[in-house]
Amino acid sequence: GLIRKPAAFISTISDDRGQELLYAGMPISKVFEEDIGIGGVISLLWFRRRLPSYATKFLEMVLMLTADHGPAVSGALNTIVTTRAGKDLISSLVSGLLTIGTRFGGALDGAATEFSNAFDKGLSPRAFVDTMRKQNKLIPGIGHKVKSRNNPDLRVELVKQYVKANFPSTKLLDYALAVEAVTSSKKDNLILNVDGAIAVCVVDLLRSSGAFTPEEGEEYLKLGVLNGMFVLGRSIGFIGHHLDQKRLKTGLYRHPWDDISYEAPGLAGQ
Ligand code: Q5B
Repeated sequence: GLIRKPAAFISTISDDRGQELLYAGMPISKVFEEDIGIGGVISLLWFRRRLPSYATKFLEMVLMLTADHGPAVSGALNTIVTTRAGKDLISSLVSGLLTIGTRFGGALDGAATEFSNAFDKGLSPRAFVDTMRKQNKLIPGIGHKVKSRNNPDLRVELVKQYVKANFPSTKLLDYALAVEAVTSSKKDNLILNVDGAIAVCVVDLLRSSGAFTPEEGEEYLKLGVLNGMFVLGRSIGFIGHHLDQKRLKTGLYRHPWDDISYEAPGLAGQ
């Protein structure tokens, strides 16, 4: 009989072999007929399932809120400098993306892990803050360079409002807000930041939407889906900054000498 060649790899999210492209089994024509939006497409290609519309709207909200935060942040600056050095769109985008990490924009995975571990262990918000301090660890998702209690981040307010009005449970968000009350009473800028707010809300979504078993929810967190959201959202802004610099025909960037403190040692003996 027929001997099947062993497959070189397995793929479980999409299929282009038939007449119609399938996203997690859903024909592309249906994606449009049912108007599932980019949130629906993410739910199919990242989570391999349909999510309720309040959840897909939330995913879209995350992309919209994280799309840009001005030219001064690490990633946009890198993109701008790279563009002005004459590089192409992909190189400029990638140079911006490579700054996303534990301090800038990539604190979501860590925030989800630390907040949910502390919550699941039953640690009080203060005990969690103290434990992190004893371990000499910054709490991912807490702190901002320019936003503070007196200058709140409206993006975080929008996330809180939406989630409070639409999610079946906001247990982890409530816990994170109680942690924020402890940290921000010590220092004004130690607020729940945009990374932290999105992260705890996605954990609430994974745990309470009914679309995931607890094991599936945990697995998606471990796979890095949360930082993926910031990366996808902020790519919109980085591409915008690249196009903006090209349109403005800006030349090579060179940082001004007077903005650098030159502290190298002089020649030996001088
Ligand atoms: N302290 C964000 O630092 C920042 C503490 C803390 C306990 C903390 C810092 C941090 C965790 C990582 C995180 C995401 C680097 C930020 C983002 C997207 C963005 C960006 C934009 C966008 C700010 C001063 C004192 C020290 C520290 C203590 C600071 N953070 N203690 N837990 N988390 N957070 N990143 O102001 O006693 O004086 O030595 O790493 O969540 O990236 O718009 O810019 O959309 O693009 O430079 O919003 O918080 O403060 O590091 O000098 O610390 O506060 O121990 O205490 P700063 P530092 P002490 S959102």
